[in-house]
Amino acid sequence: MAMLSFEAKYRVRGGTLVGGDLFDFWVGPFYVGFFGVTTIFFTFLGTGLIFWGASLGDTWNIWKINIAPPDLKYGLGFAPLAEGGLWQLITICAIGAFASWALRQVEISRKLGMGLHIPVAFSFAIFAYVSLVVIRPLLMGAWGHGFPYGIFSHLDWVSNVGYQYLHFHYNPAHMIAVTFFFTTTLALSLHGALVLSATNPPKGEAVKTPEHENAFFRDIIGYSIGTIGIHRLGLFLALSAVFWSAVCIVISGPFWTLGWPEWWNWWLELPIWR
Ligand code: 07D
Ligand code: 07D
Ligand code: U10
Repeated sequence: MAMLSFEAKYRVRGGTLVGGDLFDFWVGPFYVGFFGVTTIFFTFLGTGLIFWGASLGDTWNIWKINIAPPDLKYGLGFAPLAEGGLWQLITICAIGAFASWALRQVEISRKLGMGLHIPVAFSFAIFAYVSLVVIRPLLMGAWGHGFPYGIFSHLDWVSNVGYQYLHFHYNPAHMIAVTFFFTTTLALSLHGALVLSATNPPKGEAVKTPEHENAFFRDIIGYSIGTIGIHRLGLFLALSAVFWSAVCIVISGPFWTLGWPEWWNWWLELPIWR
């Protein structure tokens, strides 16, 4: 990273949201800041609680460790630590760490005089997580609707919740989310391939310009979205994927309790068929 001369210019004080100059320094390559300290605090505390929870379980197998949310009987109250209370504290630490990380991104962006696109984007991931462990459980009346913390146990949760609605693929918001995820990978592969094909020519050949890139897509599909446009589109596609994911799970239960295939009955019930 031959960036040290540049870093000397921007590694100056300012741009912090809180704390003024207090934590306005770097440790090695890492910017610290107030939110670096809160990130470290929540991460250490949360990881410690995960170890505590794991020690109460019957395995140290990394794939099988499971820290479950409280039983549904505890509703929206606090549960004893060994019966889901640890899950509740870990959830608070996770949200604290993710939010701190986003705010650290804000401070670094401000220092660099850049836009806030990165923290805005990360906020969508946080929103998806919060929709799973806070918004949906709140709407359904029990923390027990959150997903368990464990590598395989969280997969079991996804599968079980999917089958509770008979066939989750029929969830229309899930369809939109899946389509956005697929489109995101298509867009990134097109973009990665296009940039490499234009800027990484064989030895001795000239690097091509954005004009070449535009011409390629005009020749093949009649339209080029342009060099900034593809990045705007990529961000839109990826954020839409996560947004519709959050929608698809928040409506499952709070707003639709039957199997998802039944939702499509509205089509059969249209008056035009009568
Ligand atoms: C590549 C960036 C690096 C991040 C990595 C993840 C941990 C967890 C914790 C031992 C793309 C680090 C993992 C810190 C260790 C303990 C207690 C990001 C990259 C490498 N999942 N999920 C995985 C999380 C949910 C689902 C893998 C987190 C929902 C399915 C990893 C969350 C649903 C599959 C993981 C979360 C769901 C996975 C790879 C939070 C719907 C897989 C992740 C906080 C979204 C895949 C064994 C990855 C797998 C997988 C982490 C939530 C579904 C363990 C941290 C409840 C179907 N998930 N997941 O590469 O192999 O992400 O599972 O919300 O098939 Mg999951
Ligand atoms: C929640 C992750 C947030 C992460 C954060 C950061 C750390 C730090 C540290 C590395 C949202 C964490 C960071 C911990 C790590 C270091 C150092 C991302 C989150 C904040 N599905 N499905 C989705 C598909 C089926 C079901 C979403 C496909 C079945 C349920 C997506 C298929 C059934 C839920 C998706 C398929 C079913 C979902 C997930 C195919 C099961 C959800 C992406 C091809 C029988 C979940 C919000 C996501 C959701 C979800 C895709 C099949 C059930 C659209 C492609 C039919 C119950 N599914 N699914 O949300 O919407 O990312 O969650 O079959 O809850 Mg599905
Ligand atoms: C993109 C791009 C582009 C580029 C790019 C990229 C997108 C064209 C110009 C970037 C892309 C890549 C590099 C490609 C690879 C990336 C991925 C595949 C994405 C996934 C990434 C990973 C898996 C890596 C994850 C790594 C992480 C998150 C780093 C982990 C870091 C830490 C653990 C340290 C974080 C630092 C913090 C929080 C603050 C600083 C703190 C310290 C240094 C520690 C010391 C602490 C203190 C001083 C504070 C004291 C603490 C206190 C008081 C609390 C204590 C509490 C207790 C309980 C003990 O488009 O352009 O190219 O490159």
